[in-house]
Amino acid sequence: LGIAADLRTALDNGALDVYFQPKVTLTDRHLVGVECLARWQHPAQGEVSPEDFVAVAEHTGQLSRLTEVVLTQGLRRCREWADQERPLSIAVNLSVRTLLDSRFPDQVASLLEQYGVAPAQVTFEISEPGMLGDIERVLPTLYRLRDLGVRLSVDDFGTGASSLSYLRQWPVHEVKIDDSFVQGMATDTGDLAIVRAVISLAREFGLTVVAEGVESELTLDLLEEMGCEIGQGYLFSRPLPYERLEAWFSAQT
Ligand code: G
Ligand code: G
Ligand code: MN
Ligand code: NA
Repeated sequence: LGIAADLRTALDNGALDVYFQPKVTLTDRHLVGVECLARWQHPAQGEVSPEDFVAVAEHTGQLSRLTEVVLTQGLRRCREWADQERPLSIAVNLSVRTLLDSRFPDQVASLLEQYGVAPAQVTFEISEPGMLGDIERVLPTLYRLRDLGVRLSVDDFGTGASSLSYLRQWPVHEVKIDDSFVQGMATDTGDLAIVRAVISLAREFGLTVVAEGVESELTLDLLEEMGCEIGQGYLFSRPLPYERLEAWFSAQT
């Protein structure tokens, strides 16, 4: 298909962009890291949603290259920030299919070495619903990644209908509360209850909690009251290209 060939060309030519969305501490809006998000401007069709081109990559054998492009761009910036004494972490989204690739942890190890980035500066986000579907097969890769020293985050948490007890069994460091609950919590008592429960459970298990999709001051205040430490969302910043992220950062300090 045309789109698969176009994606290949974009990957070959470095035409795939990576945007960065700030993750901040809720108490003082201090920048702690960025989520790296793939963006593709198709020459004829305009912007293609990452959900669509990640699916194309998965079905046409291009997923490992796509993941490598996003990870290396993130590592490159992470290294620059470390050199500037700004120890920001990076987060990269992984498809479950990447976790089924037994070579992936070795690729990560060699890229970390190549870019001179400390493993603890890197978080991989894995969507909860995807992870649940294949947990037995992805666990070995999760353990190998954890043993490398990178951090693992359960993304879109709450949408997978997993038993909360799984959180204790998975080798993860962080949960990201899905934006649907975060956006609803200011007006919907059910969403509020879910957010409160996830925060308290995650804290009991010693996991970092990140709220995604923070769009209002009211939501920010509620999250802070409940003990959530880190947030991400349009209230702070949209995903930005590198130069605009740096401008945003300069304007904050
Ligand atoms: O950035 P945006 O909200 O448009 O992202 C839509 C979805 O695409 C999100 O679920 C996000 O996790 C996913 N996504 C963005 N970049 C990547 C990537 O590099 N790899 C994978 N697997 N998913 C990504
Ligand atoms: O599935 P994942 O959590 O990886 O999706 C990340 C995407 O969520 C980002 O690409 C971004 O486009 C989107 N996003 C980030 N912050 C907000 C927000 O405050 N509101 C909404 N509606 N979407 C957001
Ligand atoms: Mn994510
Ligand atoms: Na989400």
